[in-house]
Amino acid sequence: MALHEIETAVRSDIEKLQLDRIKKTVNTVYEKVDFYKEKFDEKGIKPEDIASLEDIKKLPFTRKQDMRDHYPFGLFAVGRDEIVRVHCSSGTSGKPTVVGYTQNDIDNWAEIVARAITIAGGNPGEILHNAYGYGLFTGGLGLHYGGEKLGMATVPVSGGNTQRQITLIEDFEPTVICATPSYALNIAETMEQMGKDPRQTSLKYGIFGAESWSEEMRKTLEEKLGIKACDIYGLSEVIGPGVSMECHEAQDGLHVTDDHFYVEVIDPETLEPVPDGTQGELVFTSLTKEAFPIIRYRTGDIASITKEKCSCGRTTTRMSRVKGRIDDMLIIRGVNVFPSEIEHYLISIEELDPHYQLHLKKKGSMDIVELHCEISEAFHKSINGDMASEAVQLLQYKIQHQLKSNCYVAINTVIKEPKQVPRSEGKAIRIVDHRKQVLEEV
Ligand code: DLL
Repeated sequence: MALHEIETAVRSDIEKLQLDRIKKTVNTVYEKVDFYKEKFDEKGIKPEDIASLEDIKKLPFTRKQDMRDHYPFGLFAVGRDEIVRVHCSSGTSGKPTVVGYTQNDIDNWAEIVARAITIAGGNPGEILHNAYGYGLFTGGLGLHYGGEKLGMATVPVSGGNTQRQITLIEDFEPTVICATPSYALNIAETMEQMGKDPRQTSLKYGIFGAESWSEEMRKTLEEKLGIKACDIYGLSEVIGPGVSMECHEAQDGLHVTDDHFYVEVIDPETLEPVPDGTQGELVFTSLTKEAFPIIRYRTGDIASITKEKCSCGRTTTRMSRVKGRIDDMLIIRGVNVFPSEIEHYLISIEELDPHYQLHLKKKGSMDIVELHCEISEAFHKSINGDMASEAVQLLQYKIQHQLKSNCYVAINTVIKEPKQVPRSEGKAIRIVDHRKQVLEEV
């Protein structure tokens, strides 16, 4: 399928379009949303002060807390009669954050996701198996409308009931599967347990996202499922899935949908922009949204961007894989580490299966991180199920050495028998926080 025009436009044309759209968005929020008017007035900014993309730096940031403070509909820029859809993000604490869409927003979003599916390798006339959860989460319906818009027969299977998913994959012969990477792994392993070869299905492409995953996890998924696995990024506050998508040709960073979102990367401490190629916090401004326009939203996600042309021919801004959320960064004895970095090194250890959780505990006043991982069936067999064997002790040493020399962290490790780390049917729970209970002995 032909590339969408904007995806290969010269940078100056992309930037001109972005500036026009930002000006319009800034005018709208100033007129229609009290919260933005107050924030702009506090900073002494008027919409006409935004005359270049550089000027965006003058605008105030928006945070998740601002959405909570205006729960549920306080940041909407249109009347209730124009809203046709509402989604929420799964806040673990406090009120969820609520986002709304007009019919135009839904149409744009479908177009954005249709483009994302094309970028990942999907084609009209093929079948798309959509195992993202349907409901308040944007994954299910986001990919669904995009699949239909592209002209794919979209199977709204949602997450869970894994054996049925496998039957549907065998019977319907989809070419594309959409799921969180952790759930895709669960599907592949369930097939293996059922005595089936997951490489023998009709699937060719995977559209995996909604959680951090490592390059090693990509390799594992590609090998197990015999597909090309591409990363999709998005967040409900900005629209949902489709904010950026990795191309199947290069698999070298995620193409931002520049005509709908303006991306910046800032230093989360100083709040100043960092140069391209430097990691920092992603900040997005929506360019076309009507119901819930958002200005300089601080995502909490860590990545870098580049505006260099991709070898696939696209000229849109590219994001690196998201390393993790600032809130999920662990500080272990003074060393900062993201779960995805631990994952990267853990998966390369052949005695282990690629499942893990990090348990945060407290011993006295000290925070302790415990890594729970599990051995593969093959290794379990080779040690005759003896978890007290010397081989398991050596493995323990190997894991700790691997993490110490690559991530510079010393983590207590609990090695479990096969299938003992909980499996995911949606977003994987990588961090389990027990710190409210103080442990005597860890
Ligand atoms: O996760 C939207 C989505 C659905 C994206 C399906 C991709 C596929 P939320 O539930 O609002 O929206 O969660 C957004 O999830 O701020 C990131 O921390 C994380 N996230 C999303 N995609 C990725 C990714 C959806 N590809 C939050 N890599 C974001 C790493 C991701 N983290």
